[in-house]
Amino acid sequence: MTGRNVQRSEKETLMRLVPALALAALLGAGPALAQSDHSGMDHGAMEHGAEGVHAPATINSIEGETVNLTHGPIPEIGWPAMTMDLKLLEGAEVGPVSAGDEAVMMLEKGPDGLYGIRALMPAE
Ligand SMILES: [Cu+2]
Repeated sequence: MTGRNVQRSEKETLMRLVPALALAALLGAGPALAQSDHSGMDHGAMEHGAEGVHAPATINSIEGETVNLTHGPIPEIGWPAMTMDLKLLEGAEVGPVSAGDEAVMMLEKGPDGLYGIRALMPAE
């Protein structure tokens, strides 16, 4: 008896969820398209080299697209020295670097307007 009630309520929840998910997918499609337009524009800006900022950093960890690193002051963009997470931008160029390495990073604003890593190379 109890088992049946649970099953029925799960089915009802699912039926309510399906239209909500479909709507979410529809709503999500607009911003996703707009975002890919922006990344195309950013790519154009990158090729002209206008926005890249280079800075040395010590890599603490790399997990997926997230790099935790410690950098000194970066006056070009008004950043003080800090330890922080930075995202690898789509198509980022990453050299042979791993946790504990000294590196040089090139930062650029991503589609979200936040700085991310365009390139990460071992320090020379
Ligand atoms: Cu920082």
